[in-house]
Order: sequence, then structure tokens, then C-alpha cells
Amino acid sequence: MKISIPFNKADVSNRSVMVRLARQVALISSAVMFSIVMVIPTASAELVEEDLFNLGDGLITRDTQTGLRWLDVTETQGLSVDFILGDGDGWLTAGYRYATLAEVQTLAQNAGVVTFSPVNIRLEANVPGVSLLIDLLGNVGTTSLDVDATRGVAANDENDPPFENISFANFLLDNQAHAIHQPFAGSTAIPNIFVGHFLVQGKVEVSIDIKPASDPNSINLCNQGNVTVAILTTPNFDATTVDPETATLADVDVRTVGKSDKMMAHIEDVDGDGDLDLVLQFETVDLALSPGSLNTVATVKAETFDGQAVTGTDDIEIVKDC
Ligand SMILES: [Ca+2]
Ligand SMILES: [Ca+2]
Ligand SMILES: [Ca+2]
Ligand SMILES: [Ca+2]
Repeated sequence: MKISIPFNKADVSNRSVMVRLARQVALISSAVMFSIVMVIPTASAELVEEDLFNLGDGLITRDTQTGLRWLDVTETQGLSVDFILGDGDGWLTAGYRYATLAEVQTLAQNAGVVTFSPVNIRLEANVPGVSLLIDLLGNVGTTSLDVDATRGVAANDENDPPFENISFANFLLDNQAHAIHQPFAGSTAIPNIFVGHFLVQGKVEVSIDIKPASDPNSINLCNQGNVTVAILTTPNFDATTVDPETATLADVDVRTVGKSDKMMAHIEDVDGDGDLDLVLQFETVDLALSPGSLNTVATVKAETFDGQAVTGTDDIEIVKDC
């Protein structure tokens, strides 16, 4: 049976079906390896364009360094932030989320953008990374922008011919990269045809500090005590949203004590920068770590209370094994 689903932004139910199909199609696509390597800017990062709904649609850009899969911004063009966050079109159900500002910046760097201001990229058209991002993620731009307008993925602005631009207009709601191109004029509810959304699939990288206030992070595996790990709050991530019950360090759960198995986890501003961090204790002897060069980092894996996977790593030094 041939399944034909019209692409119509006004028809929410049809597009929701498309999103539900996306995972299946993505699996099929990756199975047949129908992907084109667009660029290899560095030895460690490749941006690979992949298909989502149909062979050759190129709607996904996979960053091999971060593991994130970026949805073309044109797929969410003209939608409001509230519509996306209300799971309109079913992107959230399909495992997509808003990228963080840091993730967008890393993507730009991996595309070869060398310098940009913290929020906006505004570079001349011949800058390779900007053109590449537009090639990969699509263009929700217009050719009649005001020169000073906040811009997104826009090419060949007729008012400003030397420039192609990618910028992140409104980092609303905890610095998530909601929008590219044109301001929302303060409303997340109003759709705007010049707005696309940076949606990604993949884990959130978080900052952690193993043994807060000590460096190097020496671990004596004979020690009967605990290793303390802080998940740090940053402008892009609120560590207090992490569910301690889901957290592991080197495959070990957070230590529990007492008759009621109370978790050794608490919230504290552990680095004294004014925001609250999550502090966790893990039993040292249980850690799945080995001495020598085998383990030079340790990884915390966890989920937020609303189910987003997060991961963070920090350097360690095993000083004694038992
Ligand atoms: Ca694409
Ligand atoms: Ca430390
Ligand atoms: Ca902080
Ligand atoms: Ca803090």
C-alpha cells in the first residue's frame, strides 16, 4: 500500500502522522546508508546530511562529534514556540527537543565558523561555515529584511548583499535556541514565517565537577568512602532539574543510607557562583574504573525529571587500585 501524506503546515494532524513515521523512516534510511558527507572541517567532527521521511530529503544533519541530529529549520518554519512546546506536529513525542545555545554554537564551530558574537553569527557570504550551515539546515530567510533585524538562516539579503547570516534571535525559556530569523516581538505564541526552530535529537551535555574544589580528581579505589560529584548549573542548564534516582557515575547509582535508603544527594551552590548545583555521592569501591591509562575520565549519566537524558564527563586520576 502506498502511503501518501500531503505536506501542509496548516494541517496539524497530517504532519503529526509524518512525525510519528519519522523514526521508522530514519531507521530505514540509516540502514541503507543513504547519506552524503557534506564536509569534514576537522578530524573529530563531521556534519553528515541524512534523510528523515523520504530518500534524498536531507532533513537531518548529524554531527559526528556531538552525536546530535539536527532537524532542518525549514521543517518548523512558520510555527510558534508555544506550538512546538505544546508538541504540535509531534516533534517532542518523536524525541526532538530545543537545542541549547551552547549546542548551536558548537554546531556552528563544527561547520567551520571561527568567530562570532555570543548570540549572533553575522558573517560575509564567503565565510565557509555560514554558507555550509545554510546548505545543511535550510533557509527561513527573506530577501527584504531590515538590516538591523535579528536574523536567522538567511541568504542573499537584498538590503545587505554582501552578507549571509545565521543568528539565534530569541533565546527564550532558559536560553534554548528557539528561533532563527526575525524577532518574535516578545510573543512565543505568534507564528512567524521567518522563524524556524533549532530542534535536535540527542543527549544534553552538562558540566560536572568530580570532587568539587579539588584538582586533580584523584580517586583511591581502596577508599571505603564516597566520591562526590557536582552537576553544575550553567546559563544553558539547570542542574536541579536532574532526577538523582536516575544518576550514575561509572555505572554506579547514587549511594543510599539508612533504613529508608535515603539518597545521598542534595542541592547546594557548590562552586559559589550564585546558582544552585546538584551534589551526588557515589560509593568509591563500586566504581567500574581501572587504574592506569584505562580510565582518565569518568562519566555521569542521568535524566531530568521530564525524561531528558544528560551526560557529563570530568578528568580523573586513579591513584590506587584494590
Ligand atoms: Ca538539510
Ligand atoms: Ca574536581
Ligand atoms: Ca553555575
Ligand atoms: Ca553554582
